Amino acid sequence: MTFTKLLKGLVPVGLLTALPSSAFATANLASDDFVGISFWLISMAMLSATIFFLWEVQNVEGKWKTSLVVGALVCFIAAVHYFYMRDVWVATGETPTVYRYIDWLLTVPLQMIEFYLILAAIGLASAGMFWRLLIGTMIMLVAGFMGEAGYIDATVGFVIGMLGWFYILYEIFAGDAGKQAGQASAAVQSAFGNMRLVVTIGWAIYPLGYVLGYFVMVDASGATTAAASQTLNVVYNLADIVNKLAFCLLVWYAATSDNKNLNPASA
Ligand SMILES: *C/C=C(C)/C=C/C=C(C)/C=C/C1=C(C)CCCC1(C)C
Repeated sequence: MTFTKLLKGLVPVGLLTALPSSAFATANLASDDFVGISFWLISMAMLSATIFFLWEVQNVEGKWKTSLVVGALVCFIAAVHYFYMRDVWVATGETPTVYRYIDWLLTVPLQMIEFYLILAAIGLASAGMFWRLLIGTMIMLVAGFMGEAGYIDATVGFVIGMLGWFYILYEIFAGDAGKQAGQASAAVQSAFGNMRLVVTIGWAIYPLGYVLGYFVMVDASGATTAAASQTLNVVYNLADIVNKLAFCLLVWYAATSDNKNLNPASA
């Protein structure tokens, strides 16, 4: 028993040692570099959240375990990318677009899997729906990346990205999933409601950052300013806190309130 617990504790420690060495070799963070500080804080928060969710897997019922593990993976992938993004920002003062989008390209599909697992717990999940959500995600992210990296016009990238997002919203509110939520346990229903809130309101923070960074805070020639890069990164960082950390906490909360007798903390 003690041995199994010890073994479980070793998993997060193993993950930590797997972090790239660059994670610990950053340029000096200036005390007035608040964007850099926000990168730093979030990298630590994501790392701690990873350990927390992995640890909590043993305290929830079987049907929630995979959701918590997927949540931990989302936080872990984000933590690693935050180390790299922080380095780019601190060393160059530039927006770490490539790392940002590689992170999103991995973590957003994982969140789609998370949504799928929640819907599966209500008995509403279908493979077709999962693929449609995934396609919407890809269109949204690839267009956003091409717009931000300058492969296509920033406005064109934004419009296509918005269409991808609207398609996801349509699927969640009016598609198969939206029609018949309602027969599941209170905990599962609240997880489903939270998932909709996240995709509608939490995700809306990202296009807001894009608009501020590429359309509002530009100089006379239309080029983005230093203030625009700062705003863009702070808004994206805030969005990641809401959509990764807070969202996983909500899943964890639903999972632990679904089995009061198994969770020693609430006994
Ligand atoms: C963990 C990371 C998450 C949940 C990232 C989500 C990203 C978005 C919802 C991005 C949305 C965008 C649009 C809706 C328009 C085009 C620009 C994007 C890619 C920022």
